[in-house]
Amino acid sequence: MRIDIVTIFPAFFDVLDLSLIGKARARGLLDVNVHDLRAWTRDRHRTVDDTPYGGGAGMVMKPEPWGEALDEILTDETTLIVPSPAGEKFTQSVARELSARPHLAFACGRYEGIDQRVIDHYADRGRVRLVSLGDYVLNGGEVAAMAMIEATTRLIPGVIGNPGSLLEESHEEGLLEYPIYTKPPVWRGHEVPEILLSGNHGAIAQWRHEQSVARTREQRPDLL
Ligand code: 6GU
Repeated sequence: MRIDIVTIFPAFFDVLDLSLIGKARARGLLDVNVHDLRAWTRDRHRTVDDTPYGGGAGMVMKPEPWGEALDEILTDETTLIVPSPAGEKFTQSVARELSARPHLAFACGRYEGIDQRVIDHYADRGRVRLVSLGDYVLNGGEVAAMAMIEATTRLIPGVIGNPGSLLEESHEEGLLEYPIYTKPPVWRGHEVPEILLSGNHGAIAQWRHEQSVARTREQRPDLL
């Protein structure tokens, strides 16, 4: 998979060299390219924002640099993702869909957002998705893009060493994950649930499922 990221803060994405994503890049499974939006400005001050038509607080990202950047980066194969608190909610199912795409481009806005005409222009030309992490506001799209990239790329075959670990985790079955334990059997007086030491795999699977349901009812009744 190829990923292009356009941002005025390329350094946010330095951490993509680390961990599983860094390994996947080194192994050729992922080709990640981070671009500075200001490279596509033409004025001496490399201006990317201006005041909003109609008035109001804050600044809006100008359309021209975005147009020049995206014209250069997008192909017929690209899904353009615009992180925005006004978008559809990013879920495990969106991550699954994105993980099957050959090319993702992230347009990371700052300030109050990007001039709507940029989104409309590329929506006319194929796949554009406005995507939100949830119902709260971040200062820009960078942290959201990072979360979406991590959730998406770990689903690409070969990126995670043990694919079995993908199946049992939270949200894959519509439930939260059950609690997990490792050694020692007693820590500060807290014991590991006895059933996990029983060796009875059928009973353990049933206990884990019950724990998942109970936890989901407690923490996220909206999922049931
Ligand atoms: Cl995708 N962007 C911003 N700026 N804030 C958010 C978000 C995205 N998702 C949740 N809050």
